[in-house]
Amino acid sequence: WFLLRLLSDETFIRGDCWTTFIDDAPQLFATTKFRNRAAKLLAYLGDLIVNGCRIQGQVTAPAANLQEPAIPKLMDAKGNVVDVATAPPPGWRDVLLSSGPAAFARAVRQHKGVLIMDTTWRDAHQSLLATRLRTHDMERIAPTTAHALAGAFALEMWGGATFDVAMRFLHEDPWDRLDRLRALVPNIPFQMLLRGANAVGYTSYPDNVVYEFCKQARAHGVDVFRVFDSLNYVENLKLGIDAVREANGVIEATICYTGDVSDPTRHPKYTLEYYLDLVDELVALDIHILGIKDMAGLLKPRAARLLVGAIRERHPDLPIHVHTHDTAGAGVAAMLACVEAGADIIDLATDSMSGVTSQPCMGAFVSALEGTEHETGIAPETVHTLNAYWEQTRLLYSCFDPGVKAADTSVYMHEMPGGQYTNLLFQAQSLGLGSRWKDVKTAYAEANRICGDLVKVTPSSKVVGDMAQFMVSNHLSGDAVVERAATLSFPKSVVEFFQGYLGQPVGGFPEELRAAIVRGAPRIDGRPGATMAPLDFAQLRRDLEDKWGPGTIRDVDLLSAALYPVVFDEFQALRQKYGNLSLIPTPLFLSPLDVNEEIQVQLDVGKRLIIRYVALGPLQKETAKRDVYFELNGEPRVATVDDGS
Ligand code: 3PY
Ligand code: ZN
Repeated sequence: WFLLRLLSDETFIRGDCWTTFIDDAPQLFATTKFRNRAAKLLAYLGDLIVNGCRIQGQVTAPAANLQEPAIPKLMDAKGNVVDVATAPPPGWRDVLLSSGPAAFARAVRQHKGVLIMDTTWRDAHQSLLATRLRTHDMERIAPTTAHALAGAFALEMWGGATFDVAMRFLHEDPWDRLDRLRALVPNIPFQMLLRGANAVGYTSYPDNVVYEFCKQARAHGVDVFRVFDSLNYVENLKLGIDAVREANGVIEATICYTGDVSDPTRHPKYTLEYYLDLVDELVALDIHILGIKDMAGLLKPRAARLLVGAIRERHPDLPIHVHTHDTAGAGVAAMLACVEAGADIIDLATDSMSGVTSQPCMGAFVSALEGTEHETGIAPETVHTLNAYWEQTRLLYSCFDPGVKAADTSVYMHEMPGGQYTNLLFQAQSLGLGSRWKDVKTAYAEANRICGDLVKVTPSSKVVGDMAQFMVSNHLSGDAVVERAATLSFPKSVVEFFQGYLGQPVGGFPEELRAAIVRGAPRIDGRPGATMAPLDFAQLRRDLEDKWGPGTIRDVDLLSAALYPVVFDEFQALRQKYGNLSLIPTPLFLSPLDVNEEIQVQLDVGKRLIIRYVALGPLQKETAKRDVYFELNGEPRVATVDDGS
């Protein structure tokens, strides 16, 4: 084909010299590149036809006739349709860009009314849909969102589990997500969740990795960094705070809330005094915003008043940003209490992506404050418009929805973070332990008790979750674990936690259990990163380029590989095999085509593919492969696919 094109090209026919010809005729190579991309896409569609959807985490198979939702029309206050292709109104990002992080924080504090952060693009789907939301579906609604939520404090859209899941399960590049959404939303700040010294991973990393990570995240469009530590360990927090400062980001230093400040007898470690001291320590580090991260949704309205009220009194100029989960069903009530007590910013999710393990409902909150001095500046109708998109989009992802249908006030007992709740429920269901879900929750509470009553949030929540699963599968009570600890073979995460790889827990380790679990292995009694050698980025680049080809590794790829070496390699291999899968619509990504079904895919501006699935060939016994027959823009094409059955 290439030769035919070549021989019919006028320049070539005229006999110009070969190298000049190649330089002057990039159209031929662009076409070849495009055909390669088309062949890769057919390979993916063929695999889906032969093997079905292989994305992990499915609760049920994807529905057969998935449809992309229409983009709802956004109306302005006068009832006119907003042209979302035009530049959106200026927002808080304009304030940040023109005045810098400190002045931005001051302006937020002085702002009349409460500001909202929409978590739909990050924590909501992390907590409801196993973090499986794809860039494509955010990108479709991004221009509308830029107009609709122009007055919002921020969109939380990166960090947490999204980084890992994007590469590992969705086969898409998290940096690319950031770039693409940033281009579509220039006016609203982007916020990410940074696990302090754990960055967006599950363990501690060398300091230079955290610094470089923040620098690149900032350069690619993250504005506000919510920095937390899974043990509230200030030495780890300091590192994250410093890295964000160096990157010139907005530092939202965060305390993780557990226990119940309104009931100090039940939670003697996590008292109001404990939190106030912690806030004082953070404020002394010259932070911009204080985050209160109630990852399990334990902050009841009375406790909210106590905590936020006391912080507000002590630090009148400090912007306070509150995050909760609605697992128990009290989220809106608690957030309204926070507002009354002096909070400046509240996290909410679009209605159909809210509730239960996710954030409280945006529409309910916005409507509740309408006409009050705390009005959010977001019209309820605007929320309805966005919601029309999300209630349909959520259906595309039903296969990843473990189906938490209603509130669960036992969270006040087990204290599982929202994201982990759905994760553990899914794991219990896939192990056939769905009917023993209550036992898993009880074991979680027991595991927490014997570990010393920890702050539980990624990654410390994984330690408690792994310990709980270990107890359930080995039929061990908490007391039995403590008694027999010296002879048991614990999960790796548990051993490493007790070695000190995550840092120091509030009040120290339960030393007897620690000694029995750690045995002769090394211990760290300070900040883990302090004893780690810096990562040699130049060497990493050489290693990766040896594997993937010279010039193929961007600076951000170094970070992906530093944080997730195995996941990054698998992602690269898949990207080489199937191309950039993030560009195809979700129905095509998840469910196989029917015979004779015809689709159109836009791989690039002006490059439209019309693909028809024609037939499936027989299994070739010797090779365990099948041919899948397509038509691509009217021409016959075959994809040969491994049959995994
Ligand atoms: C994360 O670390 O991913 C969280 O969402 C913690 O709540
Ligand atoms: Zn959360």
